[in-house]
Amino acid sequence: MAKGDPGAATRSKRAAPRTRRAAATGEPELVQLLTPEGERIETALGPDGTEYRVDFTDEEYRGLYRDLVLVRKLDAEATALQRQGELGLWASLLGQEAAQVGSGRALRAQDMAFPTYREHGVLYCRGIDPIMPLGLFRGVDQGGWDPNEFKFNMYTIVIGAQTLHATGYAMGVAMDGKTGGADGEAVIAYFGDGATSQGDVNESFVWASVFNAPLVFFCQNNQYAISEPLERQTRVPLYRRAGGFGFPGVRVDGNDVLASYAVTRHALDTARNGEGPSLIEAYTYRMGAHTTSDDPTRYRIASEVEAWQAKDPIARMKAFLTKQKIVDESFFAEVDEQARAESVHLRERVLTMPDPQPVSMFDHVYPHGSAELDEQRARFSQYMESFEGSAH
Ligand SMILES: Cc1ncc(C[n+]2csc(CCOP(=O)(O)OP(=O)(O)O)c2C)c(N)n1
Ligand SMILES: [Mg+2]
Repeated sequence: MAKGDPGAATRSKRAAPRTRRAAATGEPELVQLLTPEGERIETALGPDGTEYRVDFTDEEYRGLYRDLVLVRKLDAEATALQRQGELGLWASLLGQEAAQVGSGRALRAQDMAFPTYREHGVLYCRGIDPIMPLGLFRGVDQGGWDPNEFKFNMYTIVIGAQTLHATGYAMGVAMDGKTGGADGEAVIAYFGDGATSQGDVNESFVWASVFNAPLVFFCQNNQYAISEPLERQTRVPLYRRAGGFGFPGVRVDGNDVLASYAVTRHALDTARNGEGPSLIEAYTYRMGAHTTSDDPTRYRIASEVEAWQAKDPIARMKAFLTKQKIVDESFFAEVDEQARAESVHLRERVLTMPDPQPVSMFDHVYPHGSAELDEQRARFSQYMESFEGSAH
């Protein structure tokens, strides 16, 4: 590999007493800083010897817990709204909160994110009003947020396509000279385990590698692509694919918000320093259905879901906060109350979202319009006017 060793800056020759080598965590080669029982691991070593750790204040630990609970509650409210006919569809993130909050909070203000359709937790961390994706899934707008303002691109339903967009964007960042220092820009592309079988994702790996793009590929391996299990996508752990493309890969416990943060922050800083792309495989589990139009009982057994419930990302953070006495008794009730109030507010606002005027679909095709589009709009308006006064 032509570029420098991204682990060098944080590597130490002797491991600290409470350092855990990734391969010894029970899961193969998994970077973990918080066990399912809520025990803290001081440092964890990645497969290339990179040392991962976090150093949060108590206030920051509490903040991460709050994020996890809020994101889960808002997601549950969206699922309920779909069940009541208020959304056309919803893709729940249930079980993936830590991977999303950990990586989302690791982003610096200048970093750009390219999501799939499930990154509601990252969207929340970017400071976007959580109602925005509900407009998309209600079918009343295209999502609504400004990608440039929030540094969070629009949701992408076409599997893997956003990795190409992210690669092109990241190459542009490098060409603009915005990498090479601590205040440089980095880009993150989210995708799923199923997406790794797409040509787009593999082409992105090639381009990002040979152009040394400042890009973090963040794969949430939730074990399924709708009903297709992971073993139908790969014979090797996904993170190891990176080696064949010429950049580092690491598997992190995606149900551990601290490790997800540490690994993503390191990969982003490597990218912004001009040291090229990396692949993070966040090993997690989709605890709910693929979307509200899916019935997972058709293709997986209940005991598998139960085994993963024991690794719940929120439960382990709660156990940690309690054991370390970082919170007092009232904290959890206060967070639950905030989550309840915000979800009620979300529901109220969704129910009052107005239906769009059909002609508005021409509004955001081009930033400055076009003569052809103007003609299409005029013809469509005429067509709609032909119904005026009729019962239709
Ligand atoms: C190019 C393309 N092919 C097929 C689909 C249909 N489809 C929607 S979601 C999905 C599975 C994606 O699985 P994964 O990448 O693991 O992401 P997850 O939904 O599990 O987060 C498929 C095949 C699509 N949206 N786009
Ligand atoms: Mg998946």
